[in-house]
Amino acid sequence: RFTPTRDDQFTFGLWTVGWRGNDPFGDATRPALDPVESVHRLAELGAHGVTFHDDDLIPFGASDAERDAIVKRFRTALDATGLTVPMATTNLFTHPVFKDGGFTANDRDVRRFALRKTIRNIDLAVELGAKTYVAWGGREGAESGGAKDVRVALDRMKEAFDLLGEYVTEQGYDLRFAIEPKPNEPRGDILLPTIGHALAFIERLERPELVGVNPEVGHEQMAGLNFAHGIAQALWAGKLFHIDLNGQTGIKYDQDFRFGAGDVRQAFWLVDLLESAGYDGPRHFDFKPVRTDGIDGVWESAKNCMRNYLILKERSAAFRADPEVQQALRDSRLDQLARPTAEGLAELLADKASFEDFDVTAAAERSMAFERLDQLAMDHLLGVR
Ligand code: 3MF
Ligand code: MG
Ligand code: MG
Ligand code: MG
Repeated sequence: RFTPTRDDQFTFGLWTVGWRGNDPFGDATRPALDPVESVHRLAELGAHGVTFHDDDLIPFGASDAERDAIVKRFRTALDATGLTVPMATTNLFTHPVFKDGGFTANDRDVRRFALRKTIRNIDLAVELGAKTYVAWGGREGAESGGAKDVRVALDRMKEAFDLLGEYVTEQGYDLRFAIEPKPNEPRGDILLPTIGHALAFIERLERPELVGVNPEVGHEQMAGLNFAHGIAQALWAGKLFHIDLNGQTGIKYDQDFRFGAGDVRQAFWLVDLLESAGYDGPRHFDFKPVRTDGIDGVWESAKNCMRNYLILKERSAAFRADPEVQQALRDSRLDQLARPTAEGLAELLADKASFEDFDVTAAAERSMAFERLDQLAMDHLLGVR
């Protein structure tokens, strides 16, 4: 029970299980993990695929010969385990050259390098079968007002995605981009800080159809936002191309707990939404196994990201199937919300019951009965129903 299969489409970044525990105040607490070992261990745990930043797989500055050998060895591990690579991404934040960002660095040479680095890894991503290319604007941002002309930086950001869109189109690649919003950390403020900012930005691009979002649970919660609401709007816009699942407890640093840890109620509503909306993309975990733990904790937490998703999926299905819940949903008038408000403007204006004869007092007195509905959800979530 709660053991994943490949069909569950659980995927992990190489950088998640591979995180060595280095943080701003402390050195690494764990040894480096060989990506090939990660592939084998994740396959044994029931994962469907792995994802990577270029530098997670191929050390920054490696020669072409080293690069070829690493890719060949990685490919052999993928073939041996059947693991897929549904997504890849670029590291535009670790090397000091990216201290002021990649696509929006003030330094033009850095921007050109960032684009070439991205394009190079897009080729590899496609070679390995990826369908989604994630772009997290790690250091696209600023700490002080005069340091970045944000309107101009957004021009450069648009230019970058337009060039990348042109590249994949010219190459005939079947690849879409997913922008990952984050409000801050490592920069004081990061551009495209939330799902909403990213969705608005995408509509300004030359090829908006090629670009969606890759929201991360903790990133929206760092901004105090309701993650399930953000995901719902991304789904509504047809833009949920990918997702980063993890755990966070409120407005703090980016905690990256395993999925299900942190705000468990938001996690419940998230899984309920993804499953009922028929989201069919990867369930991708972007978490950091706590640095207090050894390698045992790495695999324990990776396993439990998937376990918690499956538990919540079962709890959500039980909630939806419960006849009392279905009645409670009607009592809270969710069925009415699903009905269009009018059959058109003329119908609305002609209907005296909608205004002239409307009993405001009676309508104001009708209880929405949300408390009963929410406790039913809690009972299901806590496993007492
Ligand atoms: C940082 C992140 C990133 C992105 C990754 C994929 C290092 O908070 O979440 O992980 O997910 O760069 O684009
Ligand atoms: Mg995070
Ligand atoms: Mg993150
Ligand atoms: Mg992420």
